[in-house]
Amino acid sequence: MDMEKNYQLKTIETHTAGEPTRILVSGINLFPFFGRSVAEQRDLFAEKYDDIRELLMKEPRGHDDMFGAIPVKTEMSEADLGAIFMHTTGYLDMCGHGTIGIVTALIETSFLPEKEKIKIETPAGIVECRARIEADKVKEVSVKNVDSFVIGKKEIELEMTEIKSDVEIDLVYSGNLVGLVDVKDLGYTIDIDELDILKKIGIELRNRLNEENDFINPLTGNKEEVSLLEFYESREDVDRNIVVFADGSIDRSPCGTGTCAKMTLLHHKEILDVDEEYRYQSIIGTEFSGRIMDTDKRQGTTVVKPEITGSAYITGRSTFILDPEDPLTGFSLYK
Ligand code: PYC
Repeated sequence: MDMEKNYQLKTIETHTAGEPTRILVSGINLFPFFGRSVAEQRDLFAEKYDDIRELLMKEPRGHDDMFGAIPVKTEMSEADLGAIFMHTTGYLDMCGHGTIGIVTALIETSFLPEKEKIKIETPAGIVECRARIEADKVKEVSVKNVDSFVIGKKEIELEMTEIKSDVEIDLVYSGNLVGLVDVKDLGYTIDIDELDILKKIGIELRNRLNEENDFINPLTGNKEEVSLLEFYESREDVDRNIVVFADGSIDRSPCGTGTCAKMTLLHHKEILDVDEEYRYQSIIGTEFSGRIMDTDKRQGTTVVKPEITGSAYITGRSTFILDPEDPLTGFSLYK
């Protein structure tokens, strides 16, 4: 980090179903990035300001499960704003819980007008949000995600001290490329007691999938990497998941793009109909509800249009600084 710069990074702190979104609202000059797509702005931010991501996401100002977002300007006439999503080790193209957090925080602090429909350009494309507002409070936000589809299935032979097993992984694109594993195939359940082992297996599976495969998005031709590994448990009442990303961050929410991926997979398996409500629970028992709004065929691929609904809350406002004498600009105990 350029120690000469006297950063005053102002954030709005939120959580969506327990998962944090630290929203950077001022403190750096993003003006030179404007006039470009949000994906390009994200790449320029990563080139020039990656140290700011580290400063805000990692310890001592953040933690290993921190998540963040940066509202930016959009050039797309149909969109209201753009959003960049970041975590402790990098960036995501789309984030459901983060989108719910941004819409809630920006409306409640008057950065955005009390408008019912808000379109956000993300690096994955435009997502359409509907906010239910009562007495200046955003009660819930529904996010119509980008087109989602099943990519295929892979099998990985796990040879870990704790587990030796062939694991089947469904691959679904829902703004991020998600690997989905039925936790019962591993002999586990979605339970806080299994968190450490599932985290370890999740990182191993995600890394092996990316090392051993080249994934190409059939609709864009772009190379994709598996960024989320989602373990799920089908239950009589409400299905549950644990989503692992970055260097072992665990989503406290049911994961927006993870919920869209799961609904897309269930629709593909003819288990979930268009318009049928799907509830999904996180490791801490919080919920998103979702439904598939419609389906379509694009370039020979069946795509579904998933929507999720959840609530976010502002937890605080912060100003982060870097004392020029402070050597700790972002660390993790696990690296
Ligand atoms: O809600 O899509 C999501 C998400 C991705 C990573 C953490 N949350």
